[in-house]
Order: sequence, then C-alpha cells, then structure tokens
Amino acid sequence: MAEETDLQSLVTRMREIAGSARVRVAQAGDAQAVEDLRIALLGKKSELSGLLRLMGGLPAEQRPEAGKAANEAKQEISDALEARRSAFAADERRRRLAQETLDVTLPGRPVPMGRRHPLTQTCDEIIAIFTELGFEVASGPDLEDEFHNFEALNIPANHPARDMQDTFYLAEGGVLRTHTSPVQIRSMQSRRPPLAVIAPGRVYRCDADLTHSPMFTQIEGLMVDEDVRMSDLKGILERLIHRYFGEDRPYRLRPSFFPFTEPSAEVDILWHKDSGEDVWLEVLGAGMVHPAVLENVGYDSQRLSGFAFGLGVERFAMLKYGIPNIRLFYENDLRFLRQF
Ligand code: 2NM
Repeated sequence: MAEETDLQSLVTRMREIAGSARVRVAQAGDAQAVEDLRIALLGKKSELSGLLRLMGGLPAEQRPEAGKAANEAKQEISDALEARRSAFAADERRRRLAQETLDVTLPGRPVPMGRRHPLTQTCDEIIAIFTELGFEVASGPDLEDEFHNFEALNIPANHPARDMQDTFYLAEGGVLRTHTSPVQIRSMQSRRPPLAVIAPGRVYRCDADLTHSPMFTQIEGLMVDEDVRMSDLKGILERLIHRYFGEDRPYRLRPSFFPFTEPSAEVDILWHKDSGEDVWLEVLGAGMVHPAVLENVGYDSQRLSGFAFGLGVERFAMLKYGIPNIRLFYENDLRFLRQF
C-alpha cells in the first residue's frame, strides 16, 4: 500500500479481509479454533485493527466512508464467528444430552416395606374381637403401687404371688405390674357400671425359660353390670376361642382358683400335636369378679356382678404360628419378623 493512505485501497482491503475471514471461520474445526480466529481477526494485532489505525491519516471528509467499511467488515466477521460458535455449542449440548439420557422406564429402587411386629398383630387381632363385642380399650402405668396390683385384687400380704421370686419390687417403692388387672381396678374406680373394658399391655414377672419371659404381654377383660353371669363369660370366651383359633375348635372350662375371682376357671383348647396326639392346652384364666374386689373399688357387690379374664398374647401367637421360643419376639431378628 502507498505511503499516504488511499481510501479506495483501504476499503477494498477491508472487504477482502471480511471475505477471507468468512472462509477461515467456515473451516474452523471446533470452538477453540473459532476463539483463536476471533483473536486473530478482530484482536489488537489483527490486520483489521492495523487498518483502523491507518484511517487517522485520511482526509477528514473520507473518514466516514472508511469507518462505515470498517464497521461492516467487523460486523460481517463477528456474525460469522458467532454463527460458527453457536453451531459448535449446539453440537456440544446435543452430545451431552445424549450421554445424560435417563431411561424413565427402568424399575425404581425397591423401598423396603415395614410391617407390624407379630405381637402387635396378635394384640390388634384380639383387641378387634372384643371391640366388635362392645368392649373399650383401657391402659395404665407399668409401675404400680401394691394397692392396685395386689391389695384391691384380694391378694393378701402373705400370698405367694407377692413373693420376691415372682414380683419385681422397686427400691423406691411400688412394683412393676405383674398383670394388667390394676388397669381394671382403676377403670372401676373412675367409672360406674355398666362397664366392659379390655386392658392390653406389658407385664413383668421374675421368670425366664423357653415359654416365660420377665416381660410379656397380657390382655385382660372385665365386664360389670347388674346380673352379669358365668354364662355371659362363657359366651364371650367362646367367641374369642372360635374367632382366634377357628370356629370348630373344641374347648373346655375347668375349675380353677384365683384370689380375685369366685368361681374361677381355666380354659383349655384341644390341640393336635405334630406327634399325632391330641392334648388339652390351657390358654386363659377367668372367673366371676370376687365380691371383695367389687367392694374394694366401692361397688355394691349385692347389686352388681362381673366377669373377668386374662390371657398371654405371646402364648396365643406361639400356639397359632408354632413359635418354639418366646425370646424370638424380643430379639428383632428380621429373618423371624419377616415371616408374619
Ligand atoms: C385373670 C384371670 C381371672 C382379672 C380380674 C380382674 C379384676 F380386676 F376385675 F379383678 N381383672 N382381671 C382376671 C381374672 C385375670 O388372668 C389370668
């Protein structure tokens, strides 16, 4: 180019630069090549920038035309660079999305299902049998005083049930309840007949072998009204036995003794052993509430009568499911628990 700047050749060169830039940009192989080209074509050291500096040597009236040509060249190059850059960006995005594809038809990760503990299931099943008959559910404290656990139940101070061998006495006084009967005592103390309640809950005795645990679960029942009879008791217990062990299950009432009932009975069911032998198995205790117990809670034993019964929930579950060891209920071994 001539010493002094010539408008025509300046404009021509700018158009040539723009034209060849379009070809080079079209040939760029990747986004980095486009960026390298942007610096080479529009950067401070580019030929176009050099030409812009030369524009200062033009006569003032020619500068607008040169400036217009420069802007057009810059714009053309920028547009070409941007088009190429966005094409590579779109390619990159498509590639990434293809890699990230999620198969929404794949099965989900399994969520382990929880279930009720077999003791809870058995408890709920027995409770349902009684609530359907009109009984209410009552509860009370595990730590009892000797009045509610023994005295009110007509269990005298020298009775073997009060023995240290059978009962957990607390140093601070009181006992861990040995049955849920104290709940029945509290129900009678706080309410007036007619009364039909069941008391499910944990009870505690100094006892441990295959079929006995120092803590186990009991359900006791109580009904008090005018003219409640032994035949009412038998009817209710028959419903329980037939609902829980099967409608054709043979059972029998056998005379027994408890301090808190008179008369008292134990209920046996006929059990078919694996050996082929049929045996009577005791499954619960029951009786007509002793008049002394009614008087202890302030009821008139001349006007009122009642029946009561008690059963061990673990024993009911062990019989129905053939569970050989009571401790399986408390170990929370999932291989055991999953079977129910
Ligand atoms: C049993 C057997 C017989 C019983 C008695 C009472 C109360 F509080 F009414 F006197 N509640 N439960 C009872 C009667 C419990 O369990 C083997």
